[in-house]
Amino acid sequence: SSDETQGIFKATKEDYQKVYDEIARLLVDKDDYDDGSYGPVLVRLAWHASGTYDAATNTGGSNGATMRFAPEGDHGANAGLKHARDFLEPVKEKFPWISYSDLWTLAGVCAIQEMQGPIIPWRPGRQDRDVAFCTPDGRLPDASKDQNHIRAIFGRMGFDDREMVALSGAHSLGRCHTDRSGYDGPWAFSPTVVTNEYFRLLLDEKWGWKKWNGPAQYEDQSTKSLMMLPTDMALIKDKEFKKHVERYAKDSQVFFKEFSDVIVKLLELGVPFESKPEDRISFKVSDD
Ligand code: DDH
Repeated sequence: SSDETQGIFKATKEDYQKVYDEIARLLVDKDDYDDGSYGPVLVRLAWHASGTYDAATNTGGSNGATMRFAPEGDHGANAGLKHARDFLEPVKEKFPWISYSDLWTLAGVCAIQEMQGPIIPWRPGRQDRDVAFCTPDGRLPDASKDQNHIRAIFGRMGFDDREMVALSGAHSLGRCHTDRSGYDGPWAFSPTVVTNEYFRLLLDEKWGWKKWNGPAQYEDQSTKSLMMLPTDMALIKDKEFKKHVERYAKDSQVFFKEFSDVIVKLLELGVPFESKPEDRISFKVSDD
């Protein structure tokens, strides 16, 4: 249509579902990566694109996709996320009308749902912005720190204690890489499935310092195959955080509900939507 050629193509819910389906297809197709899935690193891309938000100045957040540019892409916290951005490049080529900022957040939603997680209602409306909108380094959390740091970083985005713990449950997914963060290993035994395993392991395993030359991290004493970061362990050292760890460990449905709500909020931080919350799309999960 002439709308399309003029670049004012108005995508429908069905069009976004097609983008979802393409990402889901590629997740199955490209299974020769890490633990067999790009899912975890796609979730991390969506989170790091969004987690730069600063409520006080209303800067950062997923609107803009400024991680495409050198200053932000090169921030230490974003090491390795090029794998996720490159994975999505063919999707952007196939659906050039979608902004990178919508694509990256939609990919996080798709990854969570395709890894058997809860439905994450999502809406479009993000616009890519130029290099001038890159956020300063230091807005994302530092794993070597404690509960005060967690509260400072996530409080700046506008999250409360309960939401901070719910968000942390994403560490049921994926792993640390020595050539990215310097840390090593997965948090859970099933790193490509969304579960409440992270919370159960935090409470049930005996954790001790890993003896190695790398950065200080914990390992489980029974199998020595799992890890926790100092910031993960802060969730059971802090009394207020621990209450929520216990709630989520006990009831996976409660975790799924609160995890979905907090991911919706995370991916929308600072986005000037024209649409309403009730316009969010619940994407259909692929049948296997
Ligand atoms: Fe995380 N995370 N994260 N994280 N994260 C790492 C990996 C993954 C922290 C540090 C690290 C969240 C919160 C925190 C995921 C999702 C989320 C790694 C390893 C470090 C380090 C990177 C590497 O070496 O490849 C810290 C600190 C915090 C904090 O809260 C204090 C949140 C909120 C999320 C989210 O998604 C909502 C995922 C997924 C991964 C696995 C990535 C992969 O490649 O696998």
